[in-house]
Amino acid sequence: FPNQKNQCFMKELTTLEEYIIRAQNKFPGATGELSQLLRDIGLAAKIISREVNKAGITNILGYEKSENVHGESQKKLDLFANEQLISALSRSNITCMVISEENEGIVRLSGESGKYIVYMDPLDGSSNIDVSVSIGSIFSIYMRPDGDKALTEEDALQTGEKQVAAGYVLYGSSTVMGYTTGLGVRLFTLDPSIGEFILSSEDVKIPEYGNIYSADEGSYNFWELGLKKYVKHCQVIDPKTDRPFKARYIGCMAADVHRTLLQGGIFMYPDSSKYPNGKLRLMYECNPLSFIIEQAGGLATDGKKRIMEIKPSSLHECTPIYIGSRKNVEKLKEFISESDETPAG
Ligand code: AHM
Ligand code: MG
Repeated sequence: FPNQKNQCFMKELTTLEEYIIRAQNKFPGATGELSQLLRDIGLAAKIISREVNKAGITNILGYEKSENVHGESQKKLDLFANEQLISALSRSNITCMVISEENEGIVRLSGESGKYIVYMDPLDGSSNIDVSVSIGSIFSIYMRPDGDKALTEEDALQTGEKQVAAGYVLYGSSTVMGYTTGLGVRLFTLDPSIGEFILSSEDVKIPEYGNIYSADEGSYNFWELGLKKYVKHCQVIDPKTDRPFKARYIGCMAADVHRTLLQGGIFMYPDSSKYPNGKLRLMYECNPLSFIIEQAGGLATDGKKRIMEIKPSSLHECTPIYIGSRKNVEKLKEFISESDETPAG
């Protein structure tokens, strides 16, 4: 940076590492372990981002032979992302177990001495890989309930309210990492030229109302009546309420929720006659992104209940989800509660 102007600019940059250390220093009793964990995830995200960007020009594309726990074909990049995140979390003895979309059971780490439990979807929206459309990683962090006793699956089945941190990485036109530790939402953008995540927003707030709805509308005929009516409501011409809304659906929850966070509106993956419990996973898709959206001032519900209050009964369970701007989600809930019809076939 030869000129003065650029030197000033450098002074204003805050990297993810610096930010996390500064935030930790505000809490004198903090051990630094959660900070280290977030930095480890940031490191894995940079490696995954590099590989995602190369995906079109290397042979990493294509289906791996194995299937994941949901019977879906796993692609090589899914496996790569899973390995990178698990390897990053193994670096420091902070994480005792990982629950991943790509592993059926719990993955025990560091001789089980760590105090955090991490859930993750290492590569969300993987059907987008082959067409170079946005994909993401999602993570959710809990405290291990009792440091001394032997770990069981039960220890991992905590409600979303107990999350101590959560976040996502979006591999889009730029790579963005967002996280919360319950004190607001921070966003960082990866500058690939220096290999650092740079702070882009320290306290993101979601608009309280937005004119975008996001759902797989091709499944309309599988939906229940209340949801059908709500979507028709979004399409009514009424300039006073900014309708008709725009429809946007990327097919990657991390990307759709990131857009919703910044521009407002609502993202929906409902229950239906095709997916009676919805398709998205409570523990590593819905809870972490609900924590982010709530911290930004929005809402996340399964139609009746707050997502983060759902008591999980299994590691990979699904839930319907409606998430986004407060006023949009409240309106959706009105439509759902007015209709007690069962899903149409
Ligand atoms: P994945 O994590 O296995 O890639 O799938 C989850 C994704 C969500 O990110 C996205 O919202 C949804 O599945 C898309 O599903 P559909 O193809 O039914 O619209
Ligand atoms: Mg996913």
